[in-house]
Amino acid sequence: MSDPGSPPPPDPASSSGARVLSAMSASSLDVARHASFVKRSASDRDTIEYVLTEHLRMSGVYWGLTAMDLMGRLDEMDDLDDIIAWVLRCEHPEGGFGASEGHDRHVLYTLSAVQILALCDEMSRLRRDETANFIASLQLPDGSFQGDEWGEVDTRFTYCALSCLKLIDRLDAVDVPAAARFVAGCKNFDGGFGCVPGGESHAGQIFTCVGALKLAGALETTVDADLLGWWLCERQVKAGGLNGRPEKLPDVCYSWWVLSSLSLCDRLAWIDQDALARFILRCQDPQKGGIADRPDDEPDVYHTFFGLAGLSLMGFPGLKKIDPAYALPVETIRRLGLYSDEPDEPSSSE
Ligand code: GRG
Ligand code: ZN
Repeated sequence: MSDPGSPPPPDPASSSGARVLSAMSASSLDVARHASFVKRSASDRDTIEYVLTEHLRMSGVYWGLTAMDLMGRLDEMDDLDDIIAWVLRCEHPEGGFGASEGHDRHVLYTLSAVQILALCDEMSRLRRDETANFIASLQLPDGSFQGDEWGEVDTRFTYCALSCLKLIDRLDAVDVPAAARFVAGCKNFDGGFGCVPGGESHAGQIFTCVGALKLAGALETTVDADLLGWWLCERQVKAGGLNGRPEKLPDVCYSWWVLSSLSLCDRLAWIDQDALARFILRCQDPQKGGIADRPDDEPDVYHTFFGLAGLSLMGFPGLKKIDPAYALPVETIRRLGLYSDEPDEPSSSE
């Protein structure tokens, strides 16, 4: 274990990661095959994978459509009108969305639904007041958020709530300083964050906490960027991929959870981007298309999206840029008038 007290100086080779990556051929990313894979995953409805993912369908649609857009191929989805109509059928009469038609509403699928509407420039179809009211109903007196009416609390739900409210310009509906204080209470001695106070640091939860703090305007006052940056860059293993916590296997999806957090902390240059890009490229399925969690595993839409999202954060040629806080293309975020690359707004957490 390295000394966390002395973070690595930016390595000139990796701090110019974009330069190294631009030398990497765009053709090493099989965009055409990945687009076919995503389209097939959406249209082949009699597969076991399709049936088994009904409980998270809304997020699956968000991953697939955003992957297509990052590759510049959203226009190949010829049933976008049907998809938007389906999203709206998943809306609860009192606001909030479920993962599929007739499912209970949940903050996670509400965020995915709003992200889909934002990506497809269909925000005018959203009932903003009802959406904001649903999210506000989930905040508890300690600032935390439950995911639905049944009560589980997790920093994932804080992120979903704040991201959703920012996208619909209704952050005023909740107590933002209290939300930021709850997240700050989930910070650990190692600089990372867990799902509740005292919970183990995990890269996925770190994204939700760093993202939530960024959206709350409390990132710089809460996070020790050197300590957290050190923990995050230690997630890179010899094979070039990233794991989610010490002693675990690398997995393509951490290319997003870790890199987005490093990016928000302005420490993206602390990992070897060239090695990570090569790891992600090795996880492509050369026959079916799509990206798997690890080389030679089965591809799926989740790892395809998060692999592309990681490559996008590193400036991989041929991909649109993704926003590290909103997990949506930068051009979508700009269209909404939101800019997460700006410094914190004056301490809304105080
Ligand atoms: C809009 C991008 C976006 C996110 C919405 C749901 C959510 C907010 C964030 C999820 C963050 C999270 C907890 C990600 C981790 C997912 C994951 C790979 C979990 C696996 O955990 P383990 O313990 O795996 O099974 P390890 O890799 O630790 O062995
Ligand atoms: Zn994974």
